[in-house]
Formats: sequence, C-alpha cells, structure tokens
Amino acid sequence: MTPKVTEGSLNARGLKFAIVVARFNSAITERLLAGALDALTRCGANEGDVEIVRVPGSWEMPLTIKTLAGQKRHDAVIALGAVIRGDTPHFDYVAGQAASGLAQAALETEVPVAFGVLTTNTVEQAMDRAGLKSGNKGFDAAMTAIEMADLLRMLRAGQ
Ligand code: INI
Repeated sequence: MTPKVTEGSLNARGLKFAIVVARFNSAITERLLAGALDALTRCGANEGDVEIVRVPGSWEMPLTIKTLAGQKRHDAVIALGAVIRGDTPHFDYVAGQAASGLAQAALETEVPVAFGVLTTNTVEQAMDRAGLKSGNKGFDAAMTAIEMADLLRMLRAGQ
C-alpha cells in the first residue's frame, strides 16, 4: 500500500509572515527573533514579506495575533516570548493564557500560528533554548510556520 502523503515544504519564497515578539525578557526574545529571521532567510523569504510586531509581554500576544491574523495579510504568524517560572508568581496564568489564546486565534482566523513562547523554570533554561545549548526555538517556530503555511495552501487547493 502506498497512501497519499501531504506535507508542506520548507520553501518560504513568496510567503508572507508576521513575527510577534514580546519585549518582556527581551534578552531572550531578541535571540528568538534572530533565530526566526535566520530560518526565514535561509528558506528564501523576502525581506519585504516579513513584518515584526512588538508587544509588552506574552499576555498581549493572543489579542494582537488574532487582530493581525484576522486581516489575512500573512500566510502564517510566529509568536515569540519567554515566560519564566522563577521570576513569575503568575507564571501559570501568563503561560496558560498565551498558549490557549494563540491556539484559539489560529482556529478562529484559520491562519497558522507557530508557538515560539518558551515556558521554563529558570533564565538559564530559557537561554539554552534561545540559541545557547539546545537550539533556538525561534528558528524552530519559523520553520514550523513555513511548513504549515505551505501545508494549508496545499490542503485548501485540494492537493
Ligand atoms: N510576560 C512575559 O512574556 N514573560 C514573563 O515571564 C512575564 N512575567 O514574568 O510576568 C510576563 N509578564 C508580563 C505580561 O505578559 C503582561 O505584559 C503584563 O501582565 C501586562 O498585561
């Protein structure tokens, strides 16, 4: 048996992206942003097709992304933030609402939203995932956004 397989490619040429990046914990989120831009560049995205939107913190992401995605100007949105438990008595609220709000924004607008919001216990763990030891989750989120944008294009075209 050879079932049909549908899979998005990693070619970003001609696709439009918004990157929403939180200023809170900016030492980390700026590294995530650098990783995301690196991925988009390597995969062929045009500079003019990438828009960066800054928000105060991860809490502000769901409404911002729902608004942006609702305008249907982008093929995918990349959310970049860092919520660190050690510094955050209300960690669970900020991290939980960011996660569920972003999922809801994607479902309501039908625009893929890549979740590049780190949720860690310590600053060190966040740094490790922002390019120090364990890859760069901003890069990974951008790769996911590229693949999902292409996958949805194919599915909508009935391919
Ligand atoms: N926002 C973050 O993105 N990460 C955090 O770790 C964080 N902490 O620690 O509180 C955080 N808080 C700010 C929050 O996102 C909002 O900007 C703020 O509550 C105003 O609405």
